[in-house]
Amino acid sequence: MTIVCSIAQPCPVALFISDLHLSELQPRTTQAFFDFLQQRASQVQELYILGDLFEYWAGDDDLANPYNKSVVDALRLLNDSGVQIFWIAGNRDFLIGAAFAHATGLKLLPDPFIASIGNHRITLTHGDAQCTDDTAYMAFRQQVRQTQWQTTFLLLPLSQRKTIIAGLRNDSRQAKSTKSYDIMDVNAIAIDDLFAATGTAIMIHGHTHRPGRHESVDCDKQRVRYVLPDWDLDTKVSRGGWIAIDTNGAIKRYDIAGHEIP
Ligand SMILES: [Mn+2]
Repeated sequence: MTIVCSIAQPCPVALFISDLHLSELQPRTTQAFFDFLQQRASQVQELYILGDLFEYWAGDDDLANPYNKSVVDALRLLNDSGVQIFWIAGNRDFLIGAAFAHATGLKLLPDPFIASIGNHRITLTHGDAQCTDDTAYMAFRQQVRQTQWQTTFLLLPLSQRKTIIAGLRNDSRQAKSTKSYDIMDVNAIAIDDLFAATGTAIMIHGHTHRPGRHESVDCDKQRVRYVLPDWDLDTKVSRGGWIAIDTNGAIKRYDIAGHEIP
C-alpha cells in the first residue's frame, strides 16, 4: 500500500507508538504491528517506539526465540529500508540492551529524551516515571532500573528469569485490581516538573493506556501533552493507534484503522 500525500494530506515524517505489549499470545496484535511497519512506518523518516513494545523482555540472550526473532527481523527490514528507529524503554522491556539495538539497527534513547522534529522540541518519555502517586511501583522501579540489580538479574539462567518475570506480571495484575484509577495515571506535578526541566511545550508519552491530548497553560506558556494508546487486537474491543508529525509540523493522532482522531 502506498500512502498518497497532497497539500490537504501532507506526508508524515515521524511516527510514535508505544504499549503494543507484543507476545506470542497476541497474534493479531503482532500482525497489526507488522502491517503498521510495512504500510505506515516505511513511508516516514523516523519511527519512535516509546516503551512496552513487548509484554516482557527477559534479556537480549532471548533474541534467538523464534517469536522475538520475527519482531527483530521486521524492525531490521524497516531500518535497512532507510527509516531511523528510536527506542525508549518501558516498564516491561527495560532489559532491552545493546545486542537488541545491534540486531534491529535501532537507537536506544534515554528517558526522558528531547527530540527535535521540524520546528518542534518534544519531550519523549514512556510515562511510568511520572506515575509518582503509585509509591509501591516507584520503589520497585527505583530498584530494577539500577545497573547493579540488572547485572545480577541477567546472570540468572534465562528460564529462571522468565519464571520470575511471570510472577512479577501476576503480582502487577493483582495490584492493578486493587489500586485506584487515579493512582495509576501520571501525576500532574510530575508532568509540570518534566515540562519545566526540559523547557519544551510538547510531550508525548504512553504507559497509562489512556490515549488523549491535554492542554495546559503555565505562565502564559501553552503546553500540550499527548498520550499514546495501547494496542490490543486479540480481544473483542480492538484498539491501538499512533501519533504522526507531518511535513508541516502538524501533530495528529490516529486510531488503529488509520483514521485521524479529531
Ligand atoms: Mn508501561
